[in-house]
Amino acid sequence: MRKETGQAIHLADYRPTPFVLERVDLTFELDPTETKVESRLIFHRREGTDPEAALVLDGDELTLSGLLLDQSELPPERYTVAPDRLEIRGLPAETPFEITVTTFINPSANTQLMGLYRTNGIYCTQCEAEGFRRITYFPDRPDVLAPYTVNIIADKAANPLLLSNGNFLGGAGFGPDKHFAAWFDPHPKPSYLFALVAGDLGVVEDTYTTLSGREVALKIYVEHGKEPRAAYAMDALKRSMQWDEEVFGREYDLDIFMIVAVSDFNMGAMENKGLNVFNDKYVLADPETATDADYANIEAIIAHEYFHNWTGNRITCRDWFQLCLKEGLTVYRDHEFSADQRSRAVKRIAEVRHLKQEQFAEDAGPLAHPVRPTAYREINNFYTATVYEKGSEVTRMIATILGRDGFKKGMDLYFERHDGDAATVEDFVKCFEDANGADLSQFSLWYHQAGTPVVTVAEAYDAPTRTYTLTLDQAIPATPGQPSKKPMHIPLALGLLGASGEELAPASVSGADFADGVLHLKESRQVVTFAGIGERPVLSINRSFSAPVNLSFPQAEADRAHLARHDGDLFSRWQAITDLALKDMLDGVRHLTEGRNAAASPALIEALIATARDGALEPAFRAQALALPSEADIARALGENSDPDANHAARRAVLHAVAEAGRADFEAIHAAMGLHEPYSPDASSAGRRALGNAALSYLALAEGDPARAARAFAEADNMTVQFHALSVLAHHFPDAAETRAALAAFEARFRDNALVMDKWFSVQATIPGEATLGRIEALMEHPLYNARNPNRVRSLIGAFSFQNATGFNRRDGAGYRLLAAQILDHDPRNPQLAARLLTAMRSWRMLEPTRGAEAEKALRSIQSTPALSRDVKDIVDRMLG
Ligand code: 0A1
Ligand code: ZN
Repeated sequence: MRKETGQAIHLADYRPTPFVLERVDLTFELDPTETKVESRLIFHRREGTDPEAALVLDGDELTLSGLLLDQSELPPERYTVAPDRLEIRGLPAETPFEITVTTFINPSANTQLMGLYRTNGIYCTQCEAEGFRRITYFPDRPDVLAPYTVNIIADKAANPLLLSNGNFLGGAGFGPDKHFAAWFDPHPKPSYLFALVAGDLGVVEDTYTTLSGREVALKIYVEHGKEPRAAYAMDALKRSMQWDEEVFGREYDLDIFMIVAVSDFNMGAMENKGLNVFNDKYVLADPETATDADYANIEAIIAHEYFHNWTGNRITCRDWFQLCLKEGLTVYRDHEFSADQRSRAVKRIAEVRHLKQEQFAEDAGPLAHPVRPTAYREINNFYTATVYEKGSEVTRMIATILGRDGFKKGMDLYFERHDGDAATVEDFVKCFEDANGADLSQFSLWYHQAGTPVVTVAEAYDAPTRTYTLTLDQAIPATPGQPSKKPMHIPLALGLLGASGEELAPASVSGADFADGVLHLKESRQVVTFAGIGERPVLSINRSFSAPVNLSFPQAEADRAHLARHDGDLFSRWQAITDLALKDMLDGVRHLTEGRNAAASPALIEALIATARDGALEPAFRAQALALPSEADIARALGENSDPDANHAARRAVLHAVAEAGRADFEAIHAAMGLHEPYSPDASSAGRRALGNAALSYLALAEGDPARAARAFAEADNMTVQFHALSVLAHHFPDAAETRAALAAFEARFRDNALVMDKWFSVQATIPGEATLGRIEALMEHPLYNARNPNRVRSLIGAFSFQNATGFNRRDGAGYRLLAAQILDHDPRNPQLAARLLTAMRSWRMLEPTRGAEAEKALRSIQSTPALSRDVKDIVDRMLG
């Protein structure tokens, strides 16, 4: 049975439970189709609550087979049972009591991948957000915390490994063919952090000695034979553990830390206490099969899940409205970790690209919601870029406003004051206020107001008085349910550059607080005067992307070029180049619709080529500059009436002009960038490969010939270079014999490696142009296509819908119809996957009218389908709302 369309749940309705859970004791008798779960729960009635209140336990698709109160059977008139709920009445008012619930579940039939399910013969759980209720009747909400004892009984030959949270208590044989293991997690936790894994897996082992000298056993479990591919994940784990001690003063708190990699998983990974479960895509890597981006993702996600041990597990969320409390903060922590392990500026550029692509797009469309929402119909739909990425940006702004030390003081107080709590966003913010004597009430609007603020910048320089004046306006667009907004506290890092690139220091600043290079914009309009500025300065604003805002600032081309060359803030140099390019691309879109040609401005070409060849700049940075804005960036900048074919053509024309002008440089770069060096995944080697790969892309455009990419493909000895060459072939020369040969060779070589084959599906799904739809249909018939494996579905259908603007947004609407059919196909099996795929259409209202009408038709066809899951129904209703 599927969850039905539900009523909205409101933050304002939050009430603590009438019963306090003291202890949980679970016994699993694992069986592929009939697993028995016996749950013993000790409760007492919360002081001051109604002595008549019933105990209500959540369930989902459960069959009850036994119910005891203090070991005696409960008479039927004392309880009501339904698949989604168990209500027990007449419970003791004063004394603790024990409820024993027995349920049977079928892990093999669990295609939703929530609760206990089977993947490749392994038993595995996923309980966040509301999966535990699919295992047993339980108060399945994050503010109910208890220590857990878990006993697992299973067939010994098939399941030599029996794992759960906490520390291992012991194990023994159990009858002729079975064995059992017992685990105890002393740290009170909510049910969403519960995990159980059983099966037969290989292991990579190591140890870590914590700051206070405790030895922790580290184990990463993977399919047999894949152990060598977990070495990098182990290294990343140890670095994460050390970093959290050094930077946040946080030590690990159990005797063992385990990671299990599985190939069927709806998300990236899950931070279950002491037993993280990962999508194997974020664990397994070796040079031959993983790209530099894969390595960077593994490092970031291993860190993210590990950091949750404090921000999420030790301090959890009071309710799901507070999701950003753990997610935004933990993303901020993993970003800082990666910045410390790699190049800070390059990492920041990559973060901002991702933020804009995902979160700004979400914030500008019908799915926009605040970082801390106040209502939801399906919580699974709130694991969003807004909660995660904007949540991280909000944390980053607190650090910018309070400074490094002030931020640390607030974090220390948060850990001290709330360890063991299920906390709220207000609790979090209060720690920063109390630790610093600060007032963050206006700042807190960032949690509550959706929409990306637009800051309009106007500047004036008055030579006689040596004053430079900035007029800053802020406006926050209307979003669903929030027609008007209050002005926010926007911290804008800025600098004024002189003619030779030096920073000009103002004698005084009036009209806004300005300290340590950060201007604090708090009103809807502020006129800020910088005195003692002896020459007309060039403004560098929102350095390092100090605030997640859109700037409306038609800065002169010459000023952008000046910043591109001289800004002391590397991020802003990248931003200046990007601004030059975006302007050219937007002009190009206009010119193409007027029947004129699109081109690149000399200013862009000069700035870009100078950057590309500047040996003083790190290669990874040069590669980021060469990447230029995406088609999605163009669409967002247009805001409405977007024609993906025109965006694609304009972008391509700009890239082409750069490629022609820089051909000789790109040849030199491609030859020099060590594409044949022995592979090492470190950031600087990866940067050289990224630059070499970027050069290859431009050369393909300039030469109009697949030969060079085909050679690069054939000669590559690592996946980063090989896959990039394959992408260049597929995307620029889809019909060339070289491309067909390369795709076939790649398939032949890697057909047994699912993660690599995901890349093979994706690269074809993202070939621009309307012919790709036919390829998608053919690839869905490929023997290796598997509609039950989320990674494979995302690699084909997800890549097509999210990353192929021209192919997916075909004018005739066939792309939308294909996605709609896919959503209806997946929904009954895996509603989370279906709902997530549907968000590919979140920007449909920005499309030009013909495509917009086709998109709407497809959405309405989904909406009018009977028996949609709550997940899909919620998204489609909001999308059309
Ligand atoms: N808390 C995890 C994300 C996550 C959420 C829901 C899931 O259910 C399928 C799985 C994972 C994280 O932030 O990493
Ligand atoms: Zn997380």
